[in-house]
Parts: sequence; structure tokens; C-alpha cells
Amino acid sequence: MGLSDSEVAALKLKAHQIRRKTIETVVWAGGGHLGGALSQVEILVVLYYHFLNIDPRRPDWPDRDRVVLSKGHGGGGDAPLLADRGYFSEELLKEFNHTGSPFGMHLDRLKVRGVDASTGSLGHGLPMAVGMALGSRLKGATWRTYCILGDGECNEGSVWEAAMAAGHFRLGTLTAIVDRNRLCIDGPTEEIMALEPLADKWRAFGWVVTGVDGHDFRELAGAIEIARQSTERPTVIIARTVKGKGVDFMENQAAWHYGGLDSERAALALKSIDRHSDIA
Ligand SMILES: Cc1ncc(C[n+]2csc(CCOP(=O)(O)OP(=O)(O)O)c2C)c(N)n1
Repeated sequence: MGLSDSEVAALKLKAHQIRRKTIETVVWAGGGHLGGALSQVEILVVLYYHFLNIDPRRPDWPDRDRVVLSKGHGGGGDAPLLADRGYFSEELLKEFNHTGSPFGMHLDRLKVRGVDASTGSLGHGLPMAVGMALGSRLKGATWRTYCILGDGECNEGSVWEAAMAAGHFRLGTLTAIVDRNRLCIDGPTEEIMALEPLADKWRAFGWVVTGVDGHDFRELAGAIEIARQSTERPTVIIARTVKGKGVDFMENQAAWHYGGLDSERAALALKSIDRHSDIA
């Protein structure tokens, strides 16, 4: 069943709040991976506020769905969402990436409640997610595993080794979502190391493949529903996104992969986010 109008409106409002909080967190941190933190927002929001079977009061609940943010540099955008979802106090975000705080630039599962895998070294998340999905099967459990990858990250050979294993083991409970913003750290993915035809590559490894507008909640939710119905094969959702989404001067700019914001720039960014959002 698709999302209702009121569900879409609630998710849009959440995405708006998370984008704003991401800017604030990066200001407190003194810098951060803004471009990719802003492109992944709707992907994380639709998972955490619509699909995931989780209980933030019990982050270690064995039957919880697992999420691996394989593009671990998106942690500056993930942390505000985990705080909003109730895993820890928003106050803690003011110390993001400060010495002695629970947060490094990349989230550590031993220090931050709600994080299922420590990531940051690209190419390691999908292998961990494959292990989690296999674990679910071996235990006869019901949890599903979701793994969010960067597209530039797909240059890593370990991604394809894991993709091959997931296809071989027919891991129907595993869903990968590629944040296909077409930019890597310093330029276009297709110039650095071409990924296309990306869908064909995943298909060749035995995955069900869907492609969606990664900022459209209805399309994302539809694709996740398809993934949940696939019991025999893993599913990858190639989510077409915009790096820096919502902030005019960051959109589609590789230079904003990582950056800092003084108070003037931060105010401009927040204004842009307000202007772009179509919340009711
Ligand atoms: C193994 C490894 N090599 C290099 C880096 C440095 N690095 C951090 S982010 C990044 C670019 C990632 O691009 P992409 O996956 O497209 O992420 P997004 O555009 O979504 O931010 C790189 C190369 C890293 N974190 N890990």
C-alpha cells in the first residue's frame, strides 16, 4: 500500500527538520561532509520514520531491523536523525566531533546508541550487512537489513565481492540503497571511475534492481515495498539524488563534499532549505 498524503506531508516535514539540524550540527562540529549528508536525507527518513522495526529505548533489541550507513561520512546527517528518533539527546549534537564526545566524524557503534555498524572506511558496510542478513537467516529471525551506499563508494572492490555473496546466498532480507548523486569526493563518478550501466551490474550479481527519485517519498516507499516482497533475492534501490540537496550554493557541487560554514553562510544555507521545502 502506498503512502497517504498525510504520511508524505509528515515525512517531508521530518526531512526539512533533519536538513536544518544537519547544517547546525556541522556548524557545531566546525566542518563536515555536507553534500552527501544532504543527499541521503529522504532515504534515511523514509526508513526510520516509516519502515524500520526498531525500538529506540532498546537499541540492542535482537529482533530490530539493521541499518548500515556504509557511506559513513554521512554520520553528520545521521546523528541528528538518530537524536530526533529518540536514541540520545539532541544536546549531544553540540559536541559533534569534539574531543571527548561520543561522536567522531563517522559514527561508532560502541559509542553512539542506534548505530548498528561502525563505518567510514568506504566499501566495508555492504560486507557487514551481508553478514547481518546471513545471521538473520541462521538464527531463524525476522529482521531485515538495509545498507546505504555512496555511488563513489561503489568503486571499492569489496562492494562487488559482497554483492556477489548476497546474490549467491539469495539474501532476500537484504536491501541496498545507492545514493546516486553522481558526484564523488572531487568530481563526477563517471569521470573518476565510470559506474554505468550500474543497474545491469547489480542485476548480473543476482539482485532485484529498482531505480527511483531519491528525494520522492512515494517512489522510495514503493521501491522498499518491492524489496520487502523479494524473499529469494537481495534488492538494490538506485536512488537518484542531488548532492547538497536543498542548499542552492551546494547543490551538484563536488567542492561541497566537505566544508565548513561561518555564521553568515550557515544562515544562507538554512534560508535556502526553508525556501526549497514544500512542507504544508
Ligand atoms: C576506503 C576509503 N577511501 C577513501 C575515503 C575518503 N572518502 C571519504 S568520502 C569519499 C567520497 C565518497 O563518495 P560517494 O560514495 O559518492 O559519497 P557521497 O557523494 O554520497 O558523499 C572518499 C573518497 C574513505 N572514507 N574510505
